[in-house]
Amino acid sequence: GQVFTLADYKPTDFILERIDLTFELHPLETKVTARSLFHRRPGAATDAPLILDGDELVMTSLLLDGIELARDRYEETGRHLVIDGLPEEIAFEITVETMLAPANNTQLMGLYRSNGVYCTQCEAEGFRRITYAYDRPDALGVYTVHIIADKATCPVMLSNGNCIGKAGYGEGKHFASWFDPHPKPSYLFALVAGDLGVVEDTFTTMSGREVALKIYVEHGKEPRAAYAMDALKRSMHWDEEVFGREYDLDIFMIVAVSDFNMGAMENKGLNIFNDKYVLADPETATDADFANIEAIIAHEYFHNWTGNRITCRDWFQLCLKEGLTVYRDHEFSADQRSRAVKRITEVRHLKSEQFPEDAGPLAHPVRPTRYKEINNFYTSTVYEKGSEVTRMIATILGRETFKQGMDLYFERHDGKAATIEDFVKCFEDVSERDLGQFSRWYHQAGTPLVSVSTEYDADQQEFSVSLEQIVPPTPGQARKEPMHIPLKFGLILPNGNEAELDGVTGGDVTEDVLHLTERSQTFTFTNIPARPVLSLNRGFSAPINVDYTLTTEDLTQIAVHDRDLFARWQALNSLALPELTGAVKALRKGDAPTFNPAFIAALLAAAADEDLEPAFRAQALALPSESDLAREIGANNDPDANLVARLSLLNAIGLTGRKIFANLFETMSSSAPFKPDAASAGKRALRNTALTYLSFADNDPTLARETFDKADNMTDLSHALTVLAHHYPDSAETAEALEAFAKRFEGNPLVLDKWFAIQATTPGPDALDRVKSLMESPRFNAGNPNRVRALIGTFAFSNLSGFARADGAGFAFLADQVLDIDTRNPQLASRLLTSMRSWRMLEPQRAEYAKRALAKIDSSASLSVDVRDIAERMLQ
Ligand code: DPP
Ligand code: ZN
Repeated sequence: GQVFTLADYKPTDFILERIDLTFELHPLETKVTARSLFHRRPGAATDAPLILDGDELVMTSLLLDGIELARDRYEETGRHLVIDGLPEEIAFEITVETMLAPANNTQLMGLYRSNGVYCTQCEAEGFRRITYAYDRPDALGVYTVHIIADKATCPVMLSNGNCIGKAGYGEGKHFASWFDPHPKPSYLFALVAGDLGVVEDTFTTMSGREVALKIYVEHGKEPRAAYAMDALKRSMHWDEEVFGREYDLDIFMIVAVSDFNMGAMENKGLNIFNDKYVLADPETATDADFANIEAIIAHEYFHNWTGNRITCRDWFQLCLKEGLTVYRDHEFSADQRSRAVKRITEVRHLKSEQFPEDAGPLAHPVRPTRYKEINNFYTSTVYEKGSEVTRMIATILGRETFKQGMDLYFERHDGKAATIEDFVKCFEDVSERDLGQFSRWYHQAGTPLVSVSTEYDADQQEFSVSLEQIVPPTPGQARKEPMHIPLKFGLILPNGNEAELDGVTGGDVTEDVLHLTERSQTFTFTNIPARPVLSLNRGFSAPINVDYTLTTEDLTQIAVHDRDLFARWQALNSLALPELTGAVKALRKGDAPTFNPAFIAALLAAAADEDLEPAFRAQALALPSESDLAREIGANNDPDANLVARLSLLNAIGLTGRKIFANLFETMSSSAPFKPDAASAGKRALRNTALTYLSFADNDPTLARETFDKADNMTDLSHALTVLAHHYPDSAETAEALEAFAKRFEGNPLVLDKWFAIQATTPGPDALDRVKSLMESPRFNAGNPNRVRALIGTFAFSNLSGFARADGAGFAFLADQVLDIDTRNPQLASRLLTSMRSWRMLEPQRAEYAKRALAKIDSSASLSVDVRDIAERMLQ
């Protein structure tokens, strides 16, 4: 397949000024007329043809300045429209007419139908499925859009910008015109038409302008959009307060659709959302759903400045908008919720998604330099690691200088398409610091490993910290240069106080940040009165692995005394991992696992510590996941042993802490009406964690079943159902509860997705048959991405023992699903396939089965570019 490289970037030969689009909507025969005004770029070759992008287009007419173009003046190559002999200096207008069948568009890219609603998805390269165009982010144009549709089926007709006219059109039709004054790239174009309900509100911006806010949902679902509206207003306010960014149109719209490949899309003035990230009420949404909705509403809104006003020059720069915008939504959520708890959930997510990606065959730099299919680069590396890199800039520069750099970025690049180099330069200019070495974070893939050893010299009262960094080899990058790694740290004295830092030699330390810049470096701190414990990488200031063997006593010292709550959680986590790896070793030798009582005591102390907020205690009690454990083990993994090790530890903790958990289960319950705020959610999380441990301790489904019957909100209900389904899969209580849940939420597919996901994650080899039989259920719909992800995706990504079962049947199943889904929706198929990214870390027999499944896919003759790219990289 074709490879696109950053080095080949070249500006277009022509400049797009404006584009006028008319859509005559019809499920099978939509006529699109695109009139674009171009002029030749000064300096471009005078004989250069105009080359526009297209994908599966049926062109029915082509005009130059209103006159039909002779057949020998243009060529359709399959992927391009090439027009010759265009004027050298004067502007000219190209009119392209295409015919689309949105009802048959199962890829969900371009113009398609979702539950009878016309909608679009153009990022990254969907616009070229609508008309021939410069479908690249550096071609900014001013858009006017006219929509003509049936009044009856499409009372609502929306596009970007402001509505400039609406009227009847005869024959039961009407039209609407929209004008967006802000030049934008084609990927931010959007159109929606259908019969939708709306929730309305207003927001007054910091300069006193009133903005109309509208959220469109299916009729009857309006009440479930209230939380999203609230989150939107808080996001708008926060971006003014924290980044000084004001909204720039008179109207901001969000539309929720049920068939969507991504989470949501930041089209200018008209965000389109997967309804999963809009609709919520206590009866149907969990606390995690509320938090996700808040984060994604914010994320898409924040794109208005970081993505839309300042966009990417090319798709290699995707992290310019995504990494930065994730950082902004993380900061927003941290301000709305508990910062420490938010950071813990971010790091858990980073480690379970991005770290495995960075350690496997799909590893790539935050700013890649080549791709075959850009859709395969909407990854946790570009998003989450990209966010961490932005966070490190803030850590290195300090809050104030970082803000100055952001202001300069907004000022310097507003209205333009920019690069990562442009972004970094803003921070170099305000700080007068060379960020050259730091920029390797954008270019070198792989999670750095920092090995630590310390020494205390009591006579000299000196404490030295020796650090060594290794960036592991990744595909296409065998050797790495040393990185600039900013490590927040503290030295905790035996009395629990923090040592005052006096002097340091051996490297750069600014306030509480130690800057590791060499391959190996020793920092020596003077005037340290007693042997301290080093608390390193506080707040997870750098996205790295740390190899530092601390004693149980030292880790406990951090777990109890660190003033950084994140570091306390990290210490408990570091205590848990050797317990788990030790148990795996024992189990694989045929021995029963044993656990260190000191660890269990430290964990239970945190659980019972009423000075700590409940949400934090719940996080402390959540053991490292099976995927964390697999990563820690590294090679030759046996998912069955990993599962049993983890269950054994849960069991041991449950038995030892039974009293504490029974007490928490009582005291954390609330009779007050449901509120989705972080503090209330924290109590529910702690109570539900206690329920899990109690059900382990008692080995009895009764309490879970009672909780299920009494639950007055989806968080408690789905958690109780999870405990039943995962730990008592064959009990009558579980069967009844599953049936009751499904009956109650019949007709609410988003809730039934939870029902699918819970069953798909039941541990052990039986899960596969369960998944297969659920696929036969009338509640399942193989054409809807949310259903596919809930059942097949959850199984493949989150059920390690079930998916990677010993006989390879899980992998074979996934291969068949990927091949089938690929015929309809390549993006969905290739994303599903990435669930196998860690296959090389499995024990040899399972790895062999995984390889066979991948080879089967790879040998198929009719793959999409998307799936072919992933399969090839995975086998390399
Ligand atoms: N809609 C996706 C996001 O916001 C891609 N831009 O991340
Ligand atoms: Zn985004």
